[in-house]
Formats: sequence, structure tokens, C-alpha cells
Amino acid sequence: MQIPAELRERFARARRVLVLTGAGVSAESGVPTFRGGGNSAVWRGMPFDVISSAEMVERDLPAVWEWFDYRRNLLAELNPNPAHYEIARWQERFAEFTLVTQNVDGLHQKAGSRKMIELHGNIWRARCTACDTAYSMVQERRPDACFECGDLLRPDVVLFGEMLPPGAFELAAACASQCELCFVVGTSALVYPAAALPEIAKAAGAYVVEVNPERTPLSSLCDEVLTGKAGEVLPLFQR
Ligand code: BJW
Ligand code: ZN
Repeated sequence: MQIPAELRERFARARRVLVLTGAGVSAESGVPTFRGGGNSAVWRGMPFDVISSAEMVERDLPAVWEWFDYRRNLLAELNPNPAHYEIARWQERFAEFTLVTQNVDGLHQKAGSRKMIELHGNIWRARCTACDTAYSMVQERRPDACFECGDLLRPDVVLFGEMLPPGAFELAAACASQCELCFVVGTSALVYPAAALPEIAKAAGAYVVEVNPERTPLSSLCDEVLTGKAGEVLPLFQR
């Protein structure tokens, strides 16, 4: 595959760039996607939208922790791939660069991305169900209860039917409405409000580029669809 000339030119000229990533950007690192099959789509017979739901936190928090502990254990062994590294390089390359991720895996940070909007939280954090105090689990093991108030902790991720972190979508939407070039990488674009960001960018006049081996509901809106794996397509922008 080659990057089409018009896109290459726009990429060279662009000052304001936004990248929205989804599970597909981590697929080549060995992280299972949500909707592409793989072994995370079902956990102990429960589809992920049941176990990763606000309702399950209410009903069976230990089961939710078991599922998230299992995933953190798998993730601890995994590393960023060329797509994460290429996106990390772009933060120096453009005058204004915004990385918006739906991923909770922490691999963008591990690749060197310093600033990003995490729409769906982070699997390496726990937060108190009562007072919202957050706890990092990157170096430390998971505390049994909140040190501040003693109440139960839950994963600091946005489950189905929950609100996004306050201000996160609003900030991402503002950046989307100002970017010239918008990349949509490795997302099925089925989950809202994240999937609205490329629509906002397009409506505001941005050139929208999708990178995905499969077509998505967004493909027809995009100005360019680069059909392929993120880890193979994104490094082509270096040359
Ligand atoms: C590759 C590749 C490679 C493979 N290279 N690519 C409007 C209409 C209808 C419903 C709603 C609506 N607005 C909101 C809703 C409700 C709901 C929703 O959107 N439901 C839809 C499913 C219909 N949204 C919410 O509940 C959100 N909250 C909200 O809106 O709050 C307001 C509200 C509250 C109450 C009621 C109503 C409104 C919150 C959404 C939170 C999503 N959380 C999850 C789980 C996180 C926890 C966990 O990790 O378990 O986040 S769901 C899951 O999906 C995860 C992901 O971030 C998210 C998106 O998935 P993503 O990243 O797109 O991955 P996949 O697997 O779907 O796709 C992978 C893609 O990669 C594929 O296209 C592959 O082809 C591609 N790929 N290999 C590049 N190598
Ligand atoms: Zn607390």
C-alpha cells in the first residue's frame, strides 16, 4: 500500500491533527478486540457488554474485578506496536496534536504518548465507589478498599450505560471541530459518543482518514480509507 499523494500533502501541511483510536490499534500487540472475536468477547459465558456494565458493578463487583484482574495480568506482558510508536511521534510533528483513545490498556502511554484524552478510562486505575479517589495499579497491587473512606473500589473504566469522565468528550469534541486532519484508527465506530468525533470533525471541514482492515459505519463519511493494519499503515507516513 502507498499513502495517496493528496493525503501525503495534507499530512505535510497540517497544523491541527486529531487521532481517535480504538481496540484495533492494540490488536497487533496481542490485545483482543471487543467485536472482532478473540478471547475477550466472552468471559465465563457472559458477553463483554454484560460483564463490562454498570449493572454488573452493582450486582457482582467481585466478578467484575476478576475479569479486570485477568485482563491486567495479560496486558502486563504486552508491548506497544509500530502504530502506537508512530502516533507518539506525531505529538512532536504537528503544532496542535490531540490523541483521543477509547482504549483502557495504557499502551499509548507505554509508547511515549504524553498527553491524551482517555474517553473510557484506564484499566490500570481503580476508583472508590463512594468518594471517587483514584488509585494507580501500574506499580502497586490493587488495594482491597479505599484508604480515604474504606468503601469498595471498582475499575476506573467507563462501562456500558455509564457517563464518560466529566469534560472528556466535550474537550475531544472541541478539538475535533478545530482539526484539519482527523485519523480514525482501529475502531468499529459503533460505540457512542466516541464515534461522533469523526462526524464532528467532518462537519467542521476536516479531512477524515480511516485506518482499518475492515469497513465500518464511518467508512462512507471518510475522505480516505486506508485498508490495512494500523501497525503496517501508520509507519508509511514516515517516508
Ligand atoms: C484493526 C486491526 C488492526 C482489528 N489495525 N484496526 C446512541 C445510540 C445508541 C446507543 C447509544 C448512543 N449513545 C450512547 C449509547 C449507549 C452506549 C453505546 O454506544 N452503545 C452502542 C454499542 C450502541 N454508549 C455508552 O453507554 C457510553 N456512555 C454514554 O453514552 O453515556 C451517556 C449515557 C448514559 C446512560 C444511558 C445513555 C447514555 C459509554 C460507552 C463505554 C464503552 N465501554 C467499553 C468497555 C470498557 C471497559 C472494558 O474494557 O471492558 O469500551 S465497550 C468497548 O467498546 C470498549 C471500547 O472502548 C469500545 C469501542 O470499541 P472499539 O475500540 O471500536 O473496538 P471494537 O472491538 O469494536 O473494534 C475493533 C476495530 O479494530 C474493528 O473495526 C476491527 O476491524 C479493527 N481492527 N485489527 C487496525 N491491526
Ligand atoms: Zn473512598
